[in-house]
Amino acid sequence: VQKYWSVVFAVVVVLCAGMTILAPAVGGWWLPLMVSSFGGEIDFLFNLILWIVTFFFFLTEALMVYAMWKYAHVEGRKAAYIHGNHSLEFWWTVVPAVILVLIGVLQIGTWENIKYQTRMPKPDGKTQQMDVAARQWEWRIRYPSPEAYARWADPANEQAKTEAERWGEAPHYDDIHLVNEVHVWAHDKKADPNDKDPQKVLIHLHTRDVIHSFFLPNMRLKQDALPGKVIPVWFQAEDYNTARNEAGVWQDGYDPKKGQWAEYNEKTDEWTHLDRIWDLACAEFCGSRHSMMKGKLYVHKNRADFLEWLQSAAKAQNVRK
Ligand SMILES: [Cu+2]
Repeated sequence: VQKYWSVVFAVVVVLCAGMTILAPAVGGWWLPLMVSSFGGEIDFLFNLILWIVTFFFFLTEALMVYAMWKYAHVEGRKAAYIHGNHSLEFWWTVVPAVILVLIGVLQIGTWENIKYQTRMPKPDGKTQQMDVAARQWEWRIRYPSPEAYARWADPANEQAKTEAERWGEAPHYDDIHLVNEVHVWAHDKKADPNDKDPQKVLIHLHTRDVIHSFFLPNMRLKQDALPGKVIPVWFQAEDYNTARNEAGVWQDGYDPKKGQWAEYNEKTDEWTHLDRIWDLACAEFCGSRHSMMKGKLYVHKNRADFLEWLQSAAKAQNVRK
């Protein structure tokens, strides 16, 4: 009867193993589709840590089940008194320490690439800038006007260069304001395979009240917004062709129908020429309506497409009644 418990736990371990094998194959059970330039590095670290944890989970569970079976209570058997085992304690301290240091070293390059301010795209005319202000419970987003984009596109215009560099510091009368809608354009690898310095997005992130966290799951980007600080955040959206694996199959059982082009619909007033639509979420509990603090990330296929959308947004904003 006592051995029954070891069997119960063994069944749990076997079920866990089954889920481990099954989950990556089932759509929606695994990581969301990855469409950013640095997302692969994040996924590598995620998978590395996951495999290490998985290995030691099954190792310790197997030892536990074995011990429960072998040392189940037997009437009349006396329990052995064990004081400790120094070499065992030494190894279960050294092995995790080595793994921890290894993970620490392996993530340095990724951290530098994503979080170092010196590695971030400069707020020049080429980088796409926006200002994201988190508040309870929405995302307020400020874009440069189409006119500003036009001025910044001219590399000879020194004044425009300074203007672009300082754009994030304060709002301008002609900025475009939107709520819960982040619009960017993708780096089109197919159209320009030799582009050594592809377009990037630079976000000036801040909060108007409490701590929030700007989370774009598909970009593998997460950054806390801290009161009193403007934190720069960057990413580079890939064109959706790179969101497929080498065989041209959509990753992770992704259904292209759901995130595909949104046609303009006059009744619902939805934007045309949209490329991909992804989730934006708040990833830091920030109050009673935290779960409602959702937005969308629209990845346009190129700059021209984005500007066309920006024009229509400017028009919609500046309607005089
Ligand atoms: Cu929030």
